Amino acid sequence: MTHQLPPLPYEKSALEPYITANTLSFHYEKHHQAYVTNLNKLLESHPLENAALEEVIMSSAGKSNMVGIFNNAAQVWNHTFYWNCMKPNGGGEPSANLKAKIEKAFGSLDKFLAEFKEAAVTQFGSGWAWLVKDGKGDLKLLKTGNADLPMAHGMTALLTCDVWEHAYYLDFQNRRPDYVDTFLKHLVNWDFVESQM
Ligand code: MN3
Repeated sequence: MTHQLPPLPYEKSALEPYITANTLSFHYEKHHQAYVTNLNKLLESHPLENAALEEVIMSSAGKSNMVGIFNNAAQVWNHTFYWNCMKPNGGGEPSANLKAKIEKAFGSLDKFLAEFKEAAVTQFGSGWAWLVKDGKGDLKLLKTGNADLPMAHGMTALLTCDVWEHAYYLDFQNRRPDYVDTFLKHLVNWDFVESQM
């Protein structure tokens, strides 16, 4: 199987003015594409050459001789998931059902938003902030470095924000907190988050 760059779920200008078409062009066509291209090269004549993406990720996680394969495979998955976590005119409030689950886990929607932002801002260096469902079905926050992702830790991803500088530098420069605020207020696709539960 050759891994493919999945289509973006919206036009490259659809998230303006919050995330510009310029950022999405570089992020999707250069960064995401590079992970796909590198993964396909690394899997040429490899035993996992015909495996599905999630199998490649789970088979390479934590293996010191498969770091390159894991990093590229996980980044392919992470970016596809991240695109789906956003939509034009996103943000606002989740459905009553999802809101109740968030309130049960975090006390209130505002507390959840503040804690998610804190996780995203305090992830040192490159990585990802996540809302996840753990093995017991409880909602939790997680931050991961570089390409690392919830499935490698037995958790289900529900929402992610890419906090690698390439995700925000052209639009926000060093202001990661402003990018995360904008992501939460204007871009989150709560219907997608709910669909992952
Ligand atoms: Mn990225």
